[in-house]
Amino acid sequence: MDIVIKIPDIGIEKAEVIDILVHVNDIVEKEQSLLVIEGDKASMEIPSTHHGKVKEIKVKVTDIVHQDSIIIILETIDDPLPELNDTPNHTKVIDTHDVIIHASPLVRRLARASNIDLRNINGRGRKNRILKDDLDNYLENNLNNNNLSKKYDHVYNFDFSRFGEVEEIQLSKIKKRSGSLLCLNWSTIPHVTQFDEVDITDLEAFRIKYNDRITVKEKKITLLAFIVKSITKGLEKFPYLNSTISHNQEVIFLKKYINIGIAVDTIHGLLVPVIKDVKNKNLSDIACEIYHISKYARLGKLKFSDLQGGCFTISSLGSIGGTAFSPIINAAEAAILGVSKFSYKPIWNGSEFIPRLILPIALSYDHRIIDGAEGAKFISYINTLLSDVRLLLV
Ligand code: CAO
Repeated sequence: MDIVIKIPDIGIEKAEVIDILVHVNDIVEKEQSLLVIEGDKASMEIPSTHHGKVKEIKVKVTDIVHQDSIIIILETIDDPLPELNDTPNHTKVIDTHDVIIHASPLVRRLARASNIDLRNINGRGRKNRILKDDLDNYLENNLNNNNLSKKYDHVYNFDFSRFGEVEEIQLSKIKKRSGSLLCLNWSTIPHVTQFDEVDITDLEAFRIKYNDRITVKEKKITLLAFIVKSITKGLEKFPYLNSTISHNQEVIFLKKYINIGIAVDTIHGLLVPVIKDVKNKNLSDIACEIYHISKYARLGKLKFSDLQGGCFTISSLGSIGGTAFSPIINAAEAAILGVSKFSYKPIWNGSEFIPRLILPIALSYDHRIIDGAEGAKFISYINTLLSDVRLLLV
């Protein structure tokens, strides 16, 4: 069905279209910004009223619009995302943190003139408004970075075929997008990674015994489901691990809901679908949901909503291997848990060494929000819960 999107009541007689944020055939979410208009004193983003595909754009930059001007014709869709390879705008798939940008017309104009995407700038004004100073700082740093990358051009733009055969592979859109997000997360969040080892001998014995009676694969309880459940309890006890720090680093937003992202490796790159409202789900529900979302992620059939709203991410490489790794926090979350491969280790019980099944885990947290003591208490609490899963019941 076609939906006509019009300029809503904007409180002024007319405004100029200064930026169009979508293209024909883009899939847009309800509330996603479609274009930016600018009046005498302020500019504002016009959001989509529906989830759908952009069929026609009825305006162009510099057009003058007023209330009820038709701007976009949208074809509504309820289907899952198309196959990842075919999605023209699927770079948005992992962008779980779309934000409304507050900036004066002057700042917008200057940013446009310098070809700067305001979404990359941290606003230090009220409600994260981007000030002219913020833009100037960004330009200065960006200039430096450009100089820096130019300085190292010879390292990357090097003719490696001088030393042997080289094959050139184009990165997928998801890899490109997740690559730039990883750079942003890694370079802007002060990470600390705390490691621990959990004795899961009893957990695994219980899990295997329980699963013996279950015939349907997706109904079997997985180790990851126990980890999700223990993180849920941990976030209830340590609320700062379930928070976001504001752009200007003056406020922390504590979330009262708990949604857990699960890093899933797909042939197109890393995706992080989110299990919602885990407080109200049991182990079997969680295991079943992980089974389905990881399957959909690999088939490229996730919906936008499956990738949004995460509070904390778990990245499990346990079934693959490795003794430990430091996971990178998924902004704007406060922490992430990395899970490595379990193995039997000799553990001293006070009188002798006994074989116990040991699971290595690693918690990376944002040191602006969480100090070392709290990080250590959180991971120890997770350890206690997984070492004695009866505690998950109380
Ligand atoms: N150590 C050893 N074995 C483990 C394990 C661990 N920590 N966790 C799970 N396993 C075993 C399970 O016992 C199971 O074996 P069986 O089939 O014999 O019982 C097998 O591995 C598969 O386990 P599973 O079905 O429970 O899957 P999972 O929970 O391990 O993983 C998922 C699910 C989606 C997390 C995983 O498939 C995946 O994509 N992992 C990669 C995530 C990733 O790329 N992270 C990196 C992010 S940064 O680049």
